[in-house]
Amino acid sequence: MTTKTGRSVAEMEPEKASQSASQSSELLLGLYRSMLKCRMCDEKARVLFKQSKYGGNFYSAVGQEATEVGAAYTLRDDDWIAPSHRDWISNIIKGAPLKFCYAQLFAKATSPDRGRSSPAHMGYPPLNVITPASSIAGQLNVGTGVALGLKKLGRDTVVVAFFGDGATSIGGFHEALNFAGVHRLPIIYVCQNNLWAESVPLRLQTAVTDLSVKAQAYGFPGVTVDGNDIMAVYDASVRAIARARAGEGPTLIECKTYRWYGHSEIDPAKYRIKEEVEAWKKKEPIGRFEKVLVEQKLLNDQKKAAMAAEITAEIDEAVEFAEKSPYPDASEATDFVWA
Ligand SMILES: Cc1ncc(C[n+]2csc(CCOP(=O)(O)OP(=O)(O)O)c2C)c(N)n1
Ligand SMILES: [Mg+2]
Repeated sequence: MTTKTGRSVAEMEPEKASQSASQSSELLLGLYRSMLKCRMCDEKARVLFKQSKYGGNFYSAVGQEATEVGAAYTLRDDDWIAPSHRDWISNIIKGAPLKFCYAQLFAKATSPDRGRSSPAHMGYPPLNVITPASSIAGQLNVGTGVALGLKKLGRDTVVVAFFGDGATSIGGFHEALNFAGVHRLPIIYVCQNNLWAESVPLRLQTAVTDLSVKAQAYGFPGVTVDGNDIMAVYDASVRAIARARAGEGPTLIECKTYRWYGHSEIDPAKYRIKEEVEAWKKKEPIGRFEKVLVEQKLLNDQKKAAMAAEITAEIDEAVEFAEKSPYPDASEATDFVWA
């Protein structure tokens, strides 16, 4: 199995991986393009929601793209992702066709779950993206169970589980990490610490500064990285993935980042001050990485415009597919349901 970088992560020395990160222009541009695609798809999803093209709700990850792309970019097709409500874009990074991603938002019969669940619950079974749990931290327990199964099957496949700062206060988080530590499971816990859980600030969530210290209690490494620095997340993730594949057990990666918008599309986020939002927007991951690529002469305005045009065309085609798809027929409402 090869990764999107064309090499097996299992074969890469952690140090070499970070070296190659600074050397391979293909990798750097790939990471950039993936973040740009995620942002453009997410922003489109927000517009479509505001146009009442679909119901339910949408939880934007704009501002957090480096955490998602950095952690998931090198995953193989047979690796797993356990996403939370905010990680619709993780399906895109794993390679789910955009038309299915928008069909899922629209709850159409052509979506992977045949229009069964709300927009915050996209999984993509063909590429092992698990459907997010509605209960905060629930996907950590499911993802940990998958990691146990993979270990028992003797596979070198890994699970990346995403969650927020708020999830670290839930019992399920501690149970999952404890179990994974005891059984040295092949799982990487990626905490997207965006400082807020709905309207609850981090200081009312926990008395520690770095959430990565929580891994100490469960006997495996925890690292804190700048979650808006794509290379920092990428390097930490490559190391953690290699460790998990080698049977050395889990890692907790805390990515310090920020969501630009409210908790969901119906939250005006009046609990945050303008200055905080503006300060974080200045540190946002895509513009920051763009500067590096421009300095290295890998990117210019022309190339960027061509990339954006390509992605826009892909999105337009996908949205058209979703809009034209039928809703599931009422007669199949009780099909594919457990009881
Ligand atoms: C057990 C449980 N409690 C409350 C909720 C409602 N809820 C959904 S998302 C959320 C905040 C989660 O915050 P965090 O874990 O920091 O993730 P973020 O939304 O910031 O990405 C809450 C309270 C829920 N879904 N499940
Ligand atoms: Mg949060």
